[in-house]
Formats: sequence, C-alpha cells, structure tokens
Amino acid sequence: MKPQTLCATAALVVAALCVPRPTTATTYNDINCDGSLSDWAADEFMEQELGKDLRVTWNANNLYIAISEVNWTVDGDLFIYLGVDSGGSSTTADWSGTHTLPFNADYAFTVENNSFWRLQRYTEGVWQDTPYTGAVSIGQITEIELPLSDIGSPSAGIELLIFAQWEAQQNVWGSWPTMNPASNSGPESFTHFYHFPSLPSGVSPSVHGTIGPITVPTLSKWGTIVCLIVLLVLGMASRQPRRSQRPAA
Ligand SMILES: [Ca+2]
Ligand SMILES: [Ca+2]
Ligand SMILES: [Ca+2]
Repeated sequence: MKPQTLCATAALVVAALCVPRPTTATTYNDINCDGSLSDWAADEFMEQELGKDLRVTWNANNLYIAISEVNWTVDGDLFIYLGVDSGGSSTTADWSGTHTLPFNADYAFTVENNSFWRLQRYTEGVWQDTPYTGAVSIGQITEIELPLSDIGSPSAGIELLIFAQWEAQQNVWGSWPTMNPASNSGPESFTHFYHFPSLPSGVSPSVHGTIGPITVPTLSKWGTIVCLIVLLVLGMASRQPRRSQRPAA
C-alpha cells in the first residue's frame, strides 16, 4: 500500500475513533410520578434484570428513576445508592445486613413498600435520614423523583447503583447494572455502577451514562492511546526510504 493511501486510511480510522457517537436528545424530561411509563422515552431505558426494567432520566431540578413490574410490598425492598462527591461510604446502610459498594456513596434512597420510603445521607461517619422533598409513586410501576437539591446538588455527575433484597433478609435478588452479583445469599460485593459525568440537557441517558468502573474519561484515554499508536506507525512508515530511492550497493 502506498504511504499516501496508508495515511488516508489511517486518518479515516482516527476520525472514526475520535468522533463522538450520535445521540438522540431527550433530556431534560419532566416525569410525572403517577405509575405510568407513558412519559418516558425509549432511550431512558437502561437495563432489564429478571424482567424488571430500570429507567433513568433527569431535568434541571430532579433525577428520575423508574423500576417496572415489582410489588415492593411483597417482592422485596429497593435500594438506590448515589455518589455525588469524593466523600461517602463503600458500605451500605444496615438493612438486615450490609453490602460493599464499588464507589463511595453519599446518598441512599430506600423503599420498603408503598407507605414507607426514606432518603439517607452518609455524614459524620454514619448513614442518617435526611430531608426528602420529592414525589414517588410506588406500585407495580415505581417512579421516584430525587430533587437534586436533596442530594447535594451534584455538579460533577453521579454514580448510581440499584439493588433489590428479599422482603425480610439481606439476600439480593436483583441489581442494576446487571453485571453486579445478585446471588440471593447474604452480603454482596457489588462491582459495577452507572456513571453519568454530568446531567445536561439534550442527551440520551442510556448513551450518556456508562457502566463503571470503566468511565467515559477512561474510554477517551484508550481512544487517545490508539490514535497515538496509529500516528506513530504512520510516522515510521513515512520515514522508510522507497526501494527505488535506495542507493546502489
Ligand atoms: Ca409517569
Ligand atoms: Ca462519594
Ligand atoms: Ca418490601
């Protein structure tokens, strides 16, 4: 292959690696917590665990989370862990036992049933109840509004992990991201979380959010490394003297 052709091909590869993926813009979305999913867009669906769908979206004031097809009165308890800053705890609040988180969580929203839920904050070394001013609809379809002002007004994005326990034991039957363990047996060490580097308007939550510990900056770093390798190979190829230009022996 001629060096010029090699350069053009490599440039196309570099361009493909470096151009961001197109997104379908949906945020900001205003969700009505009413037990209906009609106000959610397709690209706000994150993952399905055992037939239970997780949806996430936001607007300028609230983060919204929906879990469908679980009756939290009889089918277990719901736990939403959020990281919003560098502090926090990698151990969950005690609820028939504790679990280990893959990040330092600062806030936890817990649902026991359709008449008991609470927001907690990890502060002064313990999980403590903290004021919650959002709206919820807890039924076969659960929609939860988390006012950003209730969770520290995160400015550097959020980490998010959600799991479901048995009704009266700490055994985990489901978790989102679904790469996490859910062994139905005692304490878990969770491994993965959703990372939203920011909560902007005009993005698709399912594209904007990545699954950590591989985060957006890490993927960008690898893209940069691949680009540098390609450019290095190109540079070496262009320095090779053409056969016809070699001096006669
Ligand atoms: Ca709704
Ligand atoms: Ca944190
Ligand atoms: Ca329950």
